Amino acid sequence: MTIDAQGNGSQPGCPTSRTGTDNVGDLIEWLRGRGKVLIVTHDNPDPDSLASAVALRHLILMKTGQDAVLTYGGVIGRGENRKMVDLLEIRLVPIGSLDLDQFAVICMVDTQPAAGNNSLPPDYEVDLVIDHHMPKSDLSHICWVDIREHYGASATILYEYLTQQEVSINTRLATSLFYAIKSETQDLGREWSKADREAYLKLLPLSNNRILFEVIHPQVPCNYFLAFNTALKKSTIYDDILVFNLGVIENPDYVSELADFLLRYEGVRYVLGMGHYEGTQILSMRSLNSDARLGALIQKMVKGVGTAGGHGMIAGGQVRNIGGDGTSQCELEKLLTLRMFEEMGREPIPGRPLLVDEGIPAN
Ligand SMILES: [Mn+2]
Repeated sequence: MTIDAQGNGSQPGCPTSRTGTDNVGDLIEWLRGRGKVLIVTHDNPDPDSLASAVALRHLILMKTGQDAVLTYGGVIGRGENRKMVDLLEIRLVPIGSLDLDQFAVICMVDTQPAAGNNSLPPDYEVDLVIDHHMPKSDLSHICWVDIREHYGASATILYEYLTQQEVSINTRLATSLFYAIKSETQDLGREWSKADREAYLKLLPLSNNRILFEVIHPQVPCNYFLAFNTALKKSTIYDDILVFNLGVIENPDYVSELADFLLRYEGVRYVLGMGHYEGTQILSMRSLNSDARLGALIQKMVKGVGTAGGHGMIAGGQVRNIGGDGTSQCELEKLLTLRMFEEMGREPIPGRPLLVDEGIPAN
């Protein structure tokens, strides 16, 4: 493959646009008749990754007649996400169940090669990347790269593709895209752009509000509440920073959900959460400061031990192949907390348990 003047990977006939909706028609032409298409979400896919995948499949199907296969690594953990997949009839398969050699085109949505949060083996070449996370590696050899870091959701990029191509958006797809933007930006309260707002407002009247309600309020199992209990007991406060460690968890999505929950604690402006799921330590960070640059911060914190990425106010990461025993967990918590102080340019200070001040023993 050669690289053309714009720095784009140029397989013969490769569309030459990056970061923009204008040349989506070229992309469609490039895809037409190329063969089987695979769309990869990030591991433990969230609504943004799921909706982006569904929208890309719909775009390709409507414009070329070719159906794509949606795949993911990890699990669909969060109750809301399970409901979304169920009620919006999102068809997707675990990546381990696929023969990846059958696909002529591989797309990634809401993730990218070298991000560390997807399960596509690195020896498979990716043709399309649509994402809103900071590039982790040189992507110049990839045919189509549309990364808009200033967008709140990847789903918004896909919404623009569909609109530009005048592809009709049915109720199910609209509900998926709307819920993706809603949940990712917390109803345009966090990390949102004008484009996200535009898509959100256009998609709301097209969405099914009964399904939305069911997705937002799923029934959840006992271990969900136990995770809240553990988080409260295992939270340490260092001035305006809260660190919690769930130990071994049954659902990797608990970490990000509890990070959002604990960020509401009065006086707290930063949260670092951890939980051990099937040999991987899942990390999540949140901040109320719009200039917190958490994506860059967490990458420095996990240097040499794991992978991470994110935006200004939300970030996540993973440390793979780590023991689930208490000692390994504690040591990693100590290391990450220390590095967090260091990278934030602060002196380490002793922490206090979250619950003790209320007169409740932390045990
Ligand atoms: Mn996203």
